[in-house]
Amino acid sequence: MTPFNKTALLAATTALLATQSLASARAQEGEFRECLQAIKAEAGRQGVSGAVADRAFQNLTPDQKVIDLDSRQPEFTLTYGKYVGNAVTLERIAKGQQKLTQYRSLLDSLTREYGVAPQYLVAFWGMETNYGAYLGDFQVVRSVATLACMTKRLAFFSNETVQALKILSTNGMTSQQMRGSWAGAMGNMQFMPSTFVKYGVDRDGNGRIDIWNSMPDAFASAANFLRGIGFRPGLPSSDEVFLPQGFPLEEADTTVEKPVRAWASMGVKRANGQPLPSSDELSSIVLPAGWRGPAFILYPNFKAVMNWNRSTLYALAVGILAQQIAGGPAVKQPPPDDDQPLSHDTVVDMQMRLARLGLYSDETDGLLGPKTRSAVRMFQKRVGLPADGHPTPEVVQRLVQAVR
Ligand SMILES: [Ca+2]
Repeated sequence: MTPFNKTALLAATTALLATQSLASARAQEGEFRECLQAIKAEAGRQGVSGAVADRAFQNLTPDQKVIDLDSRQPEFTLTYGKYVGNAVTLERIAKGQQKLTQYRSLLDSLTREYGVAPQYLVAFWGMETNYGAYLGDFQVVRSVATLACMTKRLAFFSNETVQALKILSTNGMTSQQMRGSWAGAMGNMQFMPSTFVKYGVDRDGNGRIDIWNSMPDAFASAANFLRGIGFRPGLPSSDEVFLPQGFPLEEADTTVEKPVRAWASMGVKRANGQPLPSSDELSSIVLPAGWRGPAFILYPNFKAVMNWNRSTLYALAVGILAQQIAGGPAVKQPPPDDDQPLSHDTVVDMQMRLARLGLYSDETDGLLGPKTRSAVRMFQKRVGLPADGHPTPEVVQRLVQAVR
């Protein structure tokens, strides 16, 4: 028998592993090339020449950094206090006021044309890139192609890749110049390629849409986009309100819509002491930090802001920032200081306990969405707590006691 030769065995194993990982890298590369070919074919059907696609895809490799960033799961659910505190700082308000003055005449003419108030255009700019401070330095074609071919969102991101190729072919740019966030959002307003293609505007008239370096182009594109997703002149997106004693907390929910006038007749007032606008527009009341925190009325433009970014906290922050950039008051009611961010695991645990009580039947996904909040509300009612749907540490504790 051959004596056991540890060194030879190790060398053989290492060689085998190297061959395997090389083979799997080659298979992966082959799949990536195939995926790019399919995208090129689709771009061709939409009028992009093969030469443009070939140039953009030449030597293109998946970006591992993008894959890693995409697989990150947020560990905690942000609270209203933390989110808005980070987004609407005194510095960001002051800088927004300065930008409002600096770009006043451009913004006013865009307001006349598109119906979007200047402070909103500035507020989105502040929220998206801190007024152009962080535009992102990823190559957008590489990012969206990686997300299309290497993650589970093929349909969404292969369309974004096709749109990115369209921009290269019509807008006189190289893919080196087309920079953005790891997820493909570009320029001062962080437009996805599809948004750029659909809503981009060459406002300064130099023949190219440049949302990276031209503020007329960036602002006009944002105004055009906002109008396209439903922003209308008139009421703002939201206002802070004071609720009267005995206000039915279960009506503070985005699913409950009433004419502004109906809330006014229930005794709801604006937090600055003024009455609500006399309007028949449909609106909702929300309590983003629970009944002890501030209350907001959401007007129809709130939905337009949500069409820009599907996050209630983002949309509230845009409204709060816009109002203060325009010289309006700060939010009066502070959030309760014991409001805690809930971990993903805590929310999963809550959802399982709520399901055991027969109050929740959706996925246990660890996300604090409307269905989970509504289940929390039913639980609060059952145990005699204020039914605001907001899971405070006390609510979580009561739930643990109720379901052992
Ligand atoms: Ca231009």
